[in-house]
Amino acid sequence: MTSAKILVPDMGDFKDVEVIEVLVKEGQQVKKNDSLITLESDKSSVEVPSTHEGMIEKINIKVGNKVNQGDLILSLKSENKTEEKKVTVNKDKKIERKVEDKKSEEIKKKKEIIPTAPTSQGGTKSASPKVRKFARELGANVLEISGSQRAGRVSEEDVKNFIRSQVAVSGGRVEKKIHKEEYSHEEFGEIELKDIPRVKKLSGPQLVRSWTEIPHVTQHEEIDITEMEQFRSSLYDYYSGEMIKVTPLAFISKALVSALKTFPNFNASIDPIHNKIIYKKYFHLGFAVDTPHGLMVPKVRNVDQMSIKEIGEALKKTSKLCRELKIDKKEFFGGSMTISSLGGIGGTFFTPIINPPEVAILGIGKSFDKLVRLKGKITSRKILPISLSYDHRIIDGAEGARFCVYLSECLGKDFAFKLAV
Ligand code: CAO
Repeated sequence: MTSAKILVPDMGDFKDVEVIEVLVKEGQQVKKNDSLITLESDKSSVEVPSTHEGMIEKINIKVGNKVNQGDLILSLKSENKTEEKKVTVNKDKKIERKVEDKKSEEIKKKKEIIPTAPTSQGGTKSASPKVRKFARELGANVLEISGSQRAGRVSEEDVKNFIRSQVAVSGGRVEKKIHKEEYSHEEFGEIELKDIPRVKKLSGPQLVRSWTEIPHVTQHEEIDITEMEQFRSSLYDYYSGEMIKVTPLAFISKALVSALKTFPNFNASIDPIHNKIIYKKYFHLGFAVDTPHGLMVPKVRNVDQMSIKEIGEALKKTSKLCRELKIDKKEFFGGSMTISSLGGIGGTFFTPIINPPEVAILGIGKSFDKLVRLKGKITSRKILPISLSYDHRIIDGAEGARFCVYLSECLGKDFAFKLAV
């Protein structure tokens, strides 16, 4: 048993190429030519195959790393001693390949997939080399396809569905659905062309899929949060006497978890393969985070086990990781329901788009003062505007309305009793 090191191969003129996918795990057994990682440059993506067979000991890179030829990808325990000699690196980190490795080089070349592009929110796309090849042959980009398999992995069936969704049959002819403007934009004045930012490219197809495939209903509600706001702004640390700053979002998260426990249909996903409903017993909330790179939706795990202060801290930490692009890909998956809060920015009601495979999303607007009649008197109250979008296949209107009423109670004057349980 010997230890073998797998290095980034010669990538021609490409430098600082981004790792967009790690396809293997430590402890996994791999065969020669199994794909290990996917690298993506401005022009293409390429899967790097293993040059050895063996068990992966340690993976030295992660998604988001920029790599160059000769960088260490991983080390594995190999039983085949002769394999060990096939790839070596000289002082200049140039990879010398022996004749036997020509075959792996050819396979690597075959695996080139062209243009970079969208995937699910903030994540990257995983698919077997066979599926990638199939997509490529049909002129599709696997990164644009929503995967129905575990962790969003793309299957051959997903590729077929994607192709079907992209074309329209007219008069027996298959046409790609691309709308062409009658006049080009520059005919009306000066314009500037820019690339669509990467994160927006990633989220775009996911949003289209959600908007076109899920029958959305959005219910709006005004919640009276006067008492909750008075309480929130009076929070201070018992020992230091310092004010504790928690945004309304932490309270809303707590209320949402309570609502999810009461209405399990909202903490669910559709299993399209077996035509069943998956009920989740965990409470991992997704939060739409506005970053300079675009919108990201990381999950905060086990919110039901956190105090309001802990939720506030987790939110700060997670949004910071997103803004610094340090968040792990897996943190964009496995959510119960998402909150999209525009409360810190402004505006009241809007139509949040469900983040599949979730079945509902809660939109939060900025709270405002409103004069209302209370016990015969006109009085000023603090109102929180919410917009709840849900998948009408799973949740009906009455349940949507009950969910909103429940949230109102959790954040209303008896919030302390409701959220304490
Ligand atoms: N009403 C009134 N004020 C609110 C509020 C609300 N509903 N929600 C937050 N605020 C206040 C906060 O109390 C804070 O006030 P102070 O500066 O006085 O403390 C201020 O607004 C800023 O809050 P924040 O936005 O920094 O913090 P948050 O916990 O509310 O939100 C996060 C965190 C990560 C969700 C937020 O920073 C963000 O990225 N929001 C944008 C989400 C988004 O883009 N959604 C749209 C998705 S669809 O395109």
